[in-house]
Amino acid sequence: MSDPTIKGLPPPPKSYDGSSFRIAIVHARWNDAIIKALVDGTISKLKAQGVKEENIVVKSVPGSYELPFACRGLIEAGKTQSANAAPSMIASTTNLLSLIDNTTSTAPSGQTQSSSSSSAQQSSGASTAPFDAVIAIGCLIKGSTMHFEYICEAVTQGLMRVQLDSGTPVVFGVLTALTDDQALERAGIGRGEKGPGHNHGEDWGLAAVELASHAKDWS
Ligand code: DLZ
Repeated sequence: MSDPTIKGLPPPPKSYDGSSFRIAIVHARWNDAIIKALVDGTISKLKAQGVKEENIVVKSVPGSYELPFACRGLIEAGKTQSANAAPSMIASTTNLLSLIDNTTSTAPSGQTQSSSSSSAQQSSGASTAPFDAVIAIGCLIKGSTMHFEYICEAVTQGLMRVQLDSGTPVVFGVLTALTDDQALERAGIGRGEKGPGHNHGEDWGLAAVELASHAKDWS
C-alpha cells in the first residue's frame, strides 16, 4: 500500500482563475469507458476553476497515436482563428477544427456533442482566442506484442515536441497501463478490493489551468 503523503499530486500552492481561458481537450476513443471517465474528471476540474463550458472545446481521434498530430492542428487552428477576425476566415478555420473529428466528441456525463456545435458556440459568444492549454487524453493498455511500447514512446515524445514547438502547454493525459485494472483505477472506476481509485483526469484539469496561468504570467 503506497503512502499518500509521499506519492501523487499535493494541493496546488494557490488557487488559479480559469475564467478567461480557452482550453482544448483532444481524446482518443480506444478504451472508451476509461476515456469517458477521464474526460468527465478533466472537465469537472476545469469548471471548478472557473473555465466556462463554452470555452472548453472537445475533439476526438481514433487512438492515442493520433494525439500529437491532432493537438498540433488544434493549436494552429486556434491561432489562425484568433488572428483572422474576418467572418470568411473564421468559417474556414472552423472547417479545419472539424477535420480532426467530423463525427462526435465526448461531453460531460458521457453525452455526445456534435463537433459542429463548436461553430455554434462561436456565434453564441464563446472565445475565439488561441487555446491557453491543450489536454491530450488517451489510454494505452499493454497487449502481447511490442505495440504498446512503440506507441507510448511515440506519443510521449510527440506531445512534448508539440508543446515546446508551439509554446502552448500540452498536458500529458495518457495512461500507460500494464493491465486493465491499473487503467480503471487511474480513471476512478476501479473494480477491485483497492476501491475505485483516483481519477487522474482531475489532475489534468488542474494542471491545464495552472500552466495556462503561468504562461500568461511569464509572457
Ligand atoms: C492499435 C492500438 C492498440 C493495439 N492499442 C491501443 C491502445 O491501447 N490505446 C490507444 O489509444 N490506441 C491503441 N491503438 C490504436 C493506435 O493508437 C492508433 O490509433 C492506430 O495505430 C492507427 O494509427
